[in-house]
Amino acid sequence: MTALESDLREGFFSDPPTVPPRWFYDEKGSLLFDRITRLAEYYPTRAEAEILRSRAVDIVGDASTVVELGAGTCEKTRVLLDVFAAPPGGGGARADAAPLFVPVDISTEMLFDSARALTAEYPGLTVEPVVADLTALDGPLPGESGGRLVLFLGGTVGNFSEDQRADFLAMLRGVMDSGDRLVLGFDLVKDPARLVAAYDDADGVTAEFNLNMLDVIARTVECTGLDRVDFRHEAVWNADESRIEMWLRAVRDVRIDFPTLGCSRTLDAGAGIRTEIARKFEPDALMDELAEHGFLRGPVWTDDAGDFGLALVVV
Ligand code: AVI
Repeated sequence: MTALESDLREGFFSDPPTVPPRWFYDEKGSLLFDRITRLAEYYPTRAEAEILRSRAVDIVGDASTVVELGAGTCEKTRVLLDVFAAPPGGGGARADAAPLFVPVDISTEMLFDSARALTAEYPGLTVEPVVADLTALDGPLPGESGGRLVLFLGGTVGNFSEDQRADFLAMLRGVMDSGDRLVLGFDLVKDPARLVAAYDDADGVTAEFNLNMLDVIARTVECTGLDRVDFRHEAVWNADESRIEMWLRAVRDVRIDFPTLGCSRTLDAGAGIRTEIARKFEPDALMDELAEHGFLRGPVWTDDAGDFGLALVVV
């Protein structure tokens, strides 16, 4: 069974039907996500970049290894790597160090392209890319025990369910050593209207991003009934769960068949498929959760507008 088939088997036939957000990111979906990060309504990327810029030296501290989980193009990390770069180009606060940078991502091509670019751009930097599912790391991470700075940015921690987040933090704790630090980017609870707008922008880029998942599924697995004209994008604030939810709502009754899975289901008009959750946090609650997994509290920084947070915790 393929990865998508097993995800469908696990989520599509439950109530409500769900498909994990990893199926957003084919080539078109990745480009759409890149556009999302530049939308007026989508503040998290800009807010996080502001914090990284203003706190770069504090974040890097005396780290000898920087591990970035879900590194992608490594774009956000450059401002931290600049701390190691010699002047006049870089910040230079740690220009004497010879750091190791370990970008971790599931997408091999993007990872190696970024690694090559960084190696050329940062002469003193050793780049050791790791192709891996960031939720299933095993063994100690590369680099010097106690000198690692692990980054998990972008607010992706919010895309996990409560159970997935607990599993993820337990796994991370297991691959980190005493003295290693974790910097976690997370979105903050705020006015629901702003949150909904961030996930349902006026130009319809997020709607297209969501609907594109139907094309990805229809192309990857044999199926009938998942036609994008029969669905519409919806983003809603679920106050009880403190999260935005993205749904694909059927606009008419649809019957969906997966012959290779031997399964089908009917969605009545108005019924939805949940494609993503994006949990928004209160800093103290998140810090308590981190503490339960053995991460000791450090500073929590926010951008000036107080929209987004970066938590630094220590093992
Ligand atoms: C990747 N992740 C942090 C984004 C978010 O904000 O939850 C994914 C996203 N979905 C719609 N817009 C952005």
